[in-house]
Amino acid sequence: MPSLKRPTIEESKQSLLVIGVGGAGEAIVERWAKTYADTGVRFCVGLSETAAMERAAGVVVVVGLGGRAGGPRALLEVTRAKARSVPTTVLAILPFTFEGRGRRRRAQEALTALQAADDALRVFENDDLLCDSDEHLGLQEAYHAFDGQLWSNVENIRQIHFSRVQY
Ligand SMILES: Nc1nc2c(ncn2[C@@H]2O[C@H](COP(=O)(O)OP(=O)(O)OP(=O)(O)O)[C@@H](O)[C@H]2O)c(=O)[nH]1
Ligand SMILES: [Mg+2]
Repeated sequence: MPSLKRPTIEESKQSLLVIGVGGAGEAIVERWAKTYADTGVRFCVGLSETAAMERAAGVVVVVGLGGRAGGPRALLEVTRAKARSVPTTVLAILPFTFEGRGRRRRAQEALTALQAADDALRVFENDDLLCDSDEHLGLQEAYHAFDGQLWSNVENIRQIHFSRVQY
């Protein structure tokens, strides 16, 4: 008989671990850690502590693809979380087209590897930043605006974990 005990909202909030990897992922998560410090979500950049991962009811890995570091590190975090049966979602950002074909290709390769490893992958296009903005935004301003949109995914994932029946 499954126990229908739900985690309290406090437990649920604290149980989500958000990990930023690579230059983009680390920058985004560092900004989030300041802006969303009081939400109860735990943040880390670079390699996460095994103990923190094991305590987490869910892991969110944030990565910008196209460089050399982020893709392999995201894959490593996913593999570690999966080995501990921690539900994992990757938020992967694809590089701007103007950054060149080489970067787009490397991003696509990293995405294919992540898709094979992860059951929950959400993909975002930096190019959409250019379409969505009415005015001309500087790159940093555009990134900051995107931080907020991306954060709504963390909120959404938290809701999913909160409503999950505990067996
Ligand atoms: N949305 C968003 N995208 C970013 C940000 N910083 C970088 N990017 C994008 O992320 C892509 C990957 O860049 P990095 O994360 O720096 O790459 P890396 O994995 O560290 O790899 P190397 O720099 O080659 O060591 C870039 O090509 C940009 O398109 C950011 O703050 N926000
Ligand atoms: Mg980098």
